Amino acid sequence: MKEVSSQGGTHEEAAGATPGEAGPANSLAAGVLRRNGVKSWTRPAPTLYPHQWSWDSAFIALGLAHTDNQRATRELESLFASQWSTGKVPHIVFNPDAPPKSYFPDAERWNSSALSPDAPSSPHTSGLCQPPVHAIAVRRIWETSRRKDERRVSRARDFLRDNFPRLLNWHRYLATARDPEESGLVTIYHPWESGTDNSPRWDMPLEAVPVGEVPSYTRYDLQHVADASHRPTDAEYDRFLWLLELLKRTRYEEAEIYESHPFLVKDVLFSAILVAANEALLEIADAVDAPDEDRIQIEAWMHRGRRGLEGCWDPQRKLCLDRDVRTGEPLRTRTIAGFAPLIAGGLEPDRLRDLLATLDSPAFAGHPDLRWPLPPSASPEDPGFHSRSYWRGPTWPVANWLLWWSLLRAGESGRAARMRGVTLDQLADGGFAEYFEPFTGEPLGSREQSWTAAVALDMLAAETDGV
Ligand code: 2M8
Repeated sequence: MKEVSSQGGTHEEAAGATPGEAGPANSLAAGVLRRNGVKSWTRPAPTLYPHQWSWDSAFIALGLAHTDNQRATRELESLFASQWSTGKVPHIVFNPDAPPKSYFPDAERWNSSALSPDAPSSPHTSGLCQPPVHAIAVRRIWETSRRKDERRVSRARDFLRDNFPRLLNWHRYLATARDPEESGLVTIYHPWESGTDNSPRWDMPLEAVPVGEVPSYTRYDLQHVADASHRPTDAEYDRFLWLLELLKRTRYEEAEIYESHPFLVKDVLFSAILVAANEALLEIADAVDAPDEDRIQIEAWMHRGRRGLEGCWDPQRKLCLDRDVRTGEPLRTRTIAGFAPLIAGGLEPDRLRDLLATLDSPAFAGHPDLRWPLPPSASPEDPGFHSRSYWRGPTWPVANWLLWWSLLRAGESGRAARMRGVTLDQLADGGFAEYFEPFTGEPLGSREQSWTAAVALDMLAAETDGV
């Protein structure tokens, strides 16, 4: 493959893996993770995201598993050290050493340790969570360590033993507090929990939320990107912050949130990642000789999750749809989240065929004007599509990774190889950006995004392993 380079941008995050820098692609990717490293964990990006983010850390550990297994384990351990007593893994763990006024909402605004007895007192965390990629990363650490000497295998086994109960608690929290209906689908309280923050997926349920008085605030994110159009709008931010105020009023108390919160949505992508993570957790359970009752429980969650997703299938769009808990209505949008059943796995041949047809269609990777044949985060055919705005259309390497990995698990090795090849070509052309304009290939957002480098490392390792 070509050397991965980075186009010069106009803002401070354009520095880093420059075209002049020598070395193969994986040393450039490893360099991004090294530069973004802070003590035992890694910032998602040098200035835009100065704290530890939950699912970013999981992807980062997945990439680090190929270059520095110990650092990969420390990445997850430092995140899980802030797990709430409910089992929730917070979506942000605040870095006390981050420069002042570098990210908003900050620890003070969340105020979680003062409001909730379930939150850790230090370091401070947000009160939300993000998709549970963690067990998938732990399994990767296990897989990569097994090719090493006996000492490393036993160190990895200890890591698995220590972390199995934490992962199990995390998944149990999601299967219970976030799914009191036992539907197999996870309820999110805020678009930030989905990780696809301002996706058109959330337009309808957000419109139904009357925005009240939000205490005044200043956004710092806009100073770290070349153009404000790359980020959510001010109106979207007001809604995000209003939802946060409402969550604070409940003191982050799950039952009360479920009673009163105006944004409660069954997120199919989150739910599918939980199914795939349960599949990984089952293998971890085997490696640590976990009790049978744990294994039975994990399998039951997996089956329930797949059934729940099947119930969200939209035969007309040939995609899976999120559901608004408050209205019971499906959210009729066309986004990459619709491929959730592919990520959950265990598909009947007909369902797999339909999903692949949608993926290849002009609504996604088959659109004739794409710079690279990769699925945009929202379909260009969706009324909410925007080619430059965050999760509303740009191509995200981390989403490509999820689909690539799912294609492999589905036995679609030819397609997986093509998606991997094109993703790596895109990075070779545009660097380790956070996301890309789908028609021009222009790198957008942060230019040294850790999870982009991490998924590149995992894909590059697959080349060595002959995938
Ligand atoms: C983005 O989300 C944060 C809020 O959590 C933001 O926009 O400020 C999303 O892309 C999210 O998925 C990601 O985890 C985070 C850090 O990369 O940035």
